[in-house]
Amino acid sequence: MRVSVIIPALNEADSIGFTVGEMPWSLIDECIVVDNGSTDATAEVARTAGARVITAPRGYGSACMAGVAAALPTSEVLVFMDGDGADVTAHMPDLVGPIERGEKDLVLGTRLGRYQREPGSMLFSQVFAAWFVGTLLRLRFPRGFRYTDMCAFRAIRRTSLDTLSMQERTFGWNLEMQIRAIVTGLRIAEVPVHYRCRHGGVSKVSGNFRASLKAAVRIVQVLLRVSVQSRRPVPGQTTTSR
Ligand SMILES: Nc1nc2c(ncn2[C@@H]2O[C@H](COP(=O)(O)OP(=O)(O)OP(=O)(O)O)[C@@H](O)[C@H]2O)c(=O)[nH]1
Ligand SMILES: [Mg+2]
Repeated sequence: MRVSVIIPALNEADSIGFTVGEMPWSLIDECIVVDNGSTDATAEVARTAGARVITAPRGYGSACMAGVAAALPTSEVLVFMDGDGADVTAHMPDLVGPIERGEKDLVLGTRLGRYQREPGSMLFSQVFAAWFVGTLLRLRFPRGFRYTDMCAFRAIRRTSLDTLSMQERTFGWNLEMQIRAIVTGLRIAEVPVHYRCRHGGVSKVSGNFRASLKAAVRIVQVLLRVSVQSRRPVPGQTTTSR
């Protein structure tokens, strides 16, 4: 199957070269870096490292959507990951494999699985948010998939993503995908992944109090909006994480 990797990046000139440099080119067909308004050399560094660079309106979700729209029409699997070098591309086969084998539609990394995270790579607030959101989703969708994390590193079957009618333009994009995947009855799995501190540059979310607060508010809004709007999940969807 053809695979497109999509990386939203905002001012990641210090990390994007490392991230694109780690791409497993034998497994993927293209790497798209979506630059939305960087004021540094993100686009140039990404292009030099071998990525196709596109631009998009501001916002994490907008960047992801633009990446989807720009992906090769023949790509059947889309992989999303951050541009700060925190995600470990060696796990890409673990994410893509279950989709290629026709077993799953959405495979997410979980940083809270069996691997040790690099110390300092996740703040306590992020670990708590993952647990809290997972618990709320379990209460709302008792028969739905039990998420342990909201990791951005994930792979999805393109035709499945098309059925989700994603709307979020902000950092709520990841969670919206997770909720809609339950409601739509996608076959979901989580696989444990390593997670590192960002390679370089400045945090846009977790390391910035205002941005963290904004992201938290957005996550709660998405939780309320998408899960209240949504019908019950398809019965029998009880996939467990591995
Ligand atoms: N396109 C786009 N990308 C963004 C935007 N904000 C953040 N990003 C990217 O989204 C990814 C996640 O942002 P990070 O700053 O790493 O957030 P974080 O993982 O909570 O923080 P760290 O702990 O520093 O890694 C990175 O690749 C950013 O460059 C945005 O508005 N637009
Ligand atoms: Mg990060």
